[in-house]
Amino acid sequence: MDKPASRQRYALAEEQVAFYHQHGYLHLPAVFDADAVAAMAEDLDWLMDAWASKGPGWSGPWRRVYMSADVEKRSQLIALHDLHRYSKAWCDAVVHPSITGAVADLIGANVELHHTTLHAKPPESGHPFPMHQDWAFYKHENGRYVDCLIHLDDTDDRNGCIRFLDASHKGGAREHVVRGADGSPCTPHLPTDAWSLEDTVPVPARRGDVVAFSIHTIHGSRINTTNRLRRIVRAGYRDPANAQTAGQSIGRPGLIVRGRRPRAPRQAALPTTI
Ligand SMILES: O=C(O)CCC(=O)C(=O)O
Repeated sequence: MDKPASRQRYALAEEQVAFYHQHGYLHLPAVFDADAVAAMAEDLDWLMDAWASKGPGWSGPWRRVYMSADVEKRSQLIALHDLHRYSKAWCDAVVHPSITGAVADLIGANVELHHTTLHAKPPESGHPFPMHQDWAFYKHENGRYVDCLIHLDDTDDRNGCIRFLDASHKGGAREHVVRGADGSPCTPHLPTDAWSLEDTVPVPARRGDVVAFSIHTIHGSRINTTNRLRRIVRAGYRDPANAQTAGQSIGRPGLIVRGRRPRAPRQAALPTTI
């Protein structure tokens, strides 16, 4: 199992740590107060206007299983990677001691920020997410990697809250569908005939909450059927000793947000050219 060796606690109660290791996810209410969320939301609105992309979202055969032909044509996703490189409010958010302390309790005392990613679902037909593990997007050697969903809006199934397959992290990394029927590449997802959103647990959350989950936890979400935008920013944190083997931002050293970066025997210092 990927439990940290140390028993020291930074932000979580023992029961919360036990819940995460049992179920593969953990809901952390009110991590950010109203003032902090207001500053993050203000910068997020600016980021969506100035830098984010708006498009059809993830590709692949899953789309026609999750959406009718008509909805599938209209469904869109607003996305942006690495918000903390564009905004001080988001830089502050990803080093917040409650979030980094919680992650340290889950993976160990050294914590490295790997990435941040915005997923905003526009009103009425905002993009659903097929069942997948985030491991398929940024493969790492082991499970000491926690994704944290920072909520800017209240969520439930009507606007596409996150849904987890309970305890699915225990099965480790799984092969994903990466090509459509015609052989062309598509966004990684699990086969729709074997993995269903119907089997998952919804985790509704409030603005300011964080929902943490393992890189191996299988998850997805429904379409946004409401008349309001649904905004979530994912921050990915890892044990700096957990090497990345493929995918998003590979080779890019992240920020150490807790503890230190340990040095392997004869390891060179970090390059200055990435
Ligand atoms: O934003 C969502 O509804 C799902 C996001 C997701 O699947 C992810 O961040 O890996």
